[in-house]
Amino acid sequence: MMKVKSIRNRLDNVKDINDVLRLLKTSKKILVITGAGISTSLGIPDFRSSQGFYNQLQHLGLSDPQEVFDLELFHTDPSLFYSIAYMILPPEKIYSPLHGFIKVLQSKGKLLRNYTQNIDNLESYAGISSSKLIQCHGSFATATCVTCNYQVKGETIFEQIRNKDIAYCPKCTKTRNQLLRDDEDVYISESFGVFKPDITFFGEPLPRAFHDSINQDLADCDLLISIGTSLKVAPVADIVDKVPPQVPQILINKDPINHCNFDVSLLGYCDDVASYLSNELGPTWDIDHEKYNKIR
Ligand code: CNA
Repeated sequence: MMKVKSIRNRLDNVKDINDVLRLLKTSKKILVITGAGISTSLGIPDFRSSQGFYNQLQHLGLSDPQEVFDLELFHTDPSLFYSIAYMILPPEKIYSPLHGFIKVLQSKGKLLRNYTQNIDNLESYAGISSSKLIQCHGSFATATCVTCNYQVKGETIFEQIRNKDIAYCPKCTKTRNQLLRDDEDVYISESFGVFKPDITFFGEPLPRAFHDSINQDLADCDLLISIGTSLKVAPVADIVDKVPPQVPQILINKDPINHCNFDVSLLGYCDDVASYLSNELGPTWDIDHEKYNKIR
């Protein structure tokens, strides 16, 4: 089920679902912003929904649940992050019909770029090319030792994350043992030799790729689609305000986003909305996914 809303009449010729279908057919440089909502159908909770990750953290008694992604706190006590990271660990080698829909845009040569705030790296399994993807908040694809910067593939530490154990860098473990052998009273900080998944914590800059491409993409895009994000985290949330005024803006989301100026809001589960659009647009838009609800 999907509700279509056009709350603010920003552009006279973009008001309803027919306009969305027309724009998808005619646009050539679509900028897609995505968030946690595109992966919830795979069992990964989003942050701010009632069933979301932040509500599931209430038992920790934090003043602000975002603290689990606070860089300073990670350096003081990495065990807090490692006690909850399993909850957002990406399942491997799966993706949602919505990821598949973005792949269709790419195959049709219409995808200018997908700016994802997601850290699950599921876009790669859907076949979205790295040149078309900006992982604005990094991802679990790699992890780096906070002491010596040794980088490993993310999956190397997935087992520790699943077991809620802190993942340590093997190189620094040797150094630590040597230090302790030399002086058993030596001070070694809690985060010495700890791997941190390469996701962007509060207090860290966004990856360079974001800053390298955003201005040009804003100038080039001819349609913006925001999907499965509450648009509450800057600077990604600011993208919608920076798109040139003549560029239509479409929202696909479970809940309305009232602080932004979308021309048309398609409200519902994004996999359903993507299936609906693909069905309406014809066979060349079919999504390569077992859960794609083809009704032709
Ligand atoms: P958010 O603030 O939790 O918002 C999610 C939005 O998605 C909400 O507006 C929901 O209404 C909507 N939503 C949820 N399920 C669906 C669905 N099936 N179909 C359509 N809409 C849906 O999360 P944001 O992404 O806006 O916040 C940015 C954070 C979330 C980033 O820093 C991410 O790293 C972080 N995050 C990522 C993941 C992931 O990688 N899968 C999971 C949880 C959080």
